[in-house]
Amino acid sequence: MSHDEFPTDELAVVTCGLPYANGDLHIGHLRGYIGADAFARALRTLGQQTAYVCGSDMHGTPVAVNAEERGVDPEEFALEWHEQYAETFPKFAVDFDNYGHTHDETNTELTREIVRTLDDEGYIYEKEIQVAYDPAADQYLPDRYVEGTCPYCGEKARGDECDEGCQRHLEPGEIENPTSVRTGNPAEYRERTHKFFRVSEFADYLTEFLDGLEGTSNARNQPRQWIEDGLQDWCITRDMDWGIDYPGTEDEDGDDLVLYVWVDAPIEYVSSTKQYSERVGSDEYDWEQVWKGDGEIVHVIGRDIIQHHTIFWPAMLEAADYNAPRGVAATGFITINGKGLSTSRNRAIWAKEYLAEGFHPDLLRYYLTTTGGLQQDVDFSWSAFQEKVNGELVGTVGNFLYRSLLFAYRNYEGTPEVEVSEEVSERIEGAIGEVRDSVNGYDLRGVGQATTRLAQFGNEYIQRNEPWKLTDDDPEAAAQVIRDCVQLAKAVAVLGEPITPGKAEALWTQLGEDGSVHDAHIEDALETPPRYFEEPSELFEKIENDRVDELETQLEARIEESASGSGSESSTATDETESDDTDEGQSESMTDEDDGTTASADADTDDLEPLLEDRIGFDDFQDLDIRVGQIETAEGIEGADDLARLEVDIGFETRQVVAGIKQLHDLDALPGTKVVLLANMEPAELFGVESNGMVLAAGEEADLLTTHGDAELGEKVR
Ligand code: B3M
Ligand code: ZN
Repeated sequence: MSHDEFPTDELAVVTCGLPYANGDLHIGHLRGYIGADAFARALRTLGQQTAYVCGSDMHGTPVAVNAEERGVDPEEFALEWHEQYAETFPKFAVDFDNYGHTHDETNTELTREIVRTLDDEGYIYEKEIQVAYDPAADQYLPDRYVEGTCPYCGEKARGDECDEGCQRHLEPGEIENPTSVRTGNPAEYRERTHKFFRVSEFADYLTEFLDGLEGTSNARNQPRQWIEDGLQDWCITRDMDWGIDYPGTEDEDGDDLVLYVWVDAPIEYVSSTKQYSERVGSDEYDWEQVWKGDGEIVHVIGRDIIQHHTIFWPAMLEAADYNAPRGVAATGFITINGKGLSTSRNRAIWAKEYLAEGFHPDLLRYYLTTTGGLQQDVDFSWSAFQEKVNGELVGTVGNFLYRSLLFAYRNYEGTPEVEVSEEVSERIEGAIGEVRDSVNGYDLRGVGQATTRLAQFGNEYIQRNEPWKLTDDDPEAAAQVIRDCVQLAKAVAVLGEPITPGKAEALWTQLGEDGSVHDAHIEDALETPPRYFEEPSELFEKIENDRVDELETQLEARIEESASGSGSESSTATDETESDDTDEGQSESMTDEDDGTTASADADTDDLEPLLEDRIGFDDFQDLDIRVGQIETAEGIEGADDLARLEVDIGFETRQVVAGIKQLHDLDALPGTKVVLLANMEPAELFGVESNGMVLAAGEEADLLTTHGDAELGEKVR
């Protein structure tokens, strides 16, 4: 990879975490696939040659357990879901260049080849370990076949992941109080020989890799902590039938062990790229140049699988002599009406449900990419969706486009024949710069906002210049204003394409443009639009209150129904969906840049919490004992995803404080930093650590408040 800004001269590949082929797709999945799709499109708009690939994850216990519950063969079960996914993604304009699956020949062969290389290079060894076994079912209990307690955080966990707590990967035998999901019996342990990959040898390599890694800060900071805590080698085989065989590992029945699903799953990123390359020809796109040469590899994933993508996977790539990822963007989760998305409780918006409601995919794409930064959790409610659609897409973007293009059509049959003004071309250049910077900052919200702000500028521009008053008295001035507006509309199409590709294409057609906006280059935003176009139509439609009330009621009813136990056969909840309550969601962090125009002011505050109406007296403020302090030590709290333990010197004494900044800051760099601390906060205990005060911070990256002059430690903030 290069470390040059996008676009570079190398080929790029964007991937997204593979969906387990085991149940219906929902909004949590869609956030990731839409986010990665938008990122790939944005890279192409910048001129970067990019492939967007993915595939279904067919193996492992997530598929085997669900197939068994249905009484069907895992291969048949997984293939059925795979086909459904392949059909569903394009309906959300998620256009993979290749969508394969982990059980196909390409991936099976490539996995074997890579594992053989790891073995040949001495990175694999055998060890006897204790594995969980259910005597009643006469079955070994890998991964999701066993449940128990996480040894790190004490939460309920699955055999290989602490899905409800600290989200760590768990090695076989690590889970406490193991119970078989087959029979509910306590698991026994039996001794078995398994294969291990020497991940621990890669600590130095991975430390350096993380220093150069782009993407979201959680994907860098979280693994740094794990490396510091000491890396364990990784068990890469399992006692089960479903998966890719590890040749030469026959047990007493002559069955081979299979590879752990997390070995062959990321290899599908390579296999899928290879399939794409084979289809279009290596002159057009050479997968080896990407994966074995200097390509730009970007993984978009959910934040629950950071460890797999920033520890296990880059170690495997390095050991097998493949290229390293350039960026890992790990998205936050989706919540529904403020509560965790839960497939088992039917608290989810299902892909097929959204489509059945007849909403255009671009509305959801826009909502999911621009509501929060990629790392942030994003809440979905039908009313928030309505507000965003009606406010930004209908009220700002649609309104600007329709009023200006209609005026242009009626008065000039299209684009007036004058040059675009300097003011407007500079404003478009500004938006182009914003998009470029946002892509380079893995900031999808920034990409979306740049376009909306441009339309907002357009609205203000047309309002300020009132061309309808000029047509008679000053026709030249009127033509100039409208010429500028048509240019802005064209820029909205080009810059808006990554987030709202369908609407951008419709706009492109309305403008009378040839070809497709999907092939447009960012600089085309400044190219002259065609002279003539037809009467435009409105691109976005308002969502009415009644509709939203209906949708909210419908959602509440089905959550209640499934809570009362009668909903498992409802139209959207399927009993084959995985039963995790914290499914992945996705999208990246923002550097909310002001574009220097008045148009940006409103768009910025739209994202902020509204100011409180209730005022407080000075005495109330005095009750807050806020002090200047200095961080002395900072370390991650074992088992807690986000929390760090800080020792803060506040002059009189040193306070121990727990702060949710573990993933957002390089903890090693914090000692010496001056901070502002609320000292008379009630003490609280988090993950067994007492927190005696609160460090103040703002923004999604937890920007720590500080002082800039001579305020001494312990000084009161007033
Ligand atoms: N199939 C789904 C998940 O854990 C898993 C991703 C594989 S990515 C290589 O989110
Ligand atoms: Zn845990």
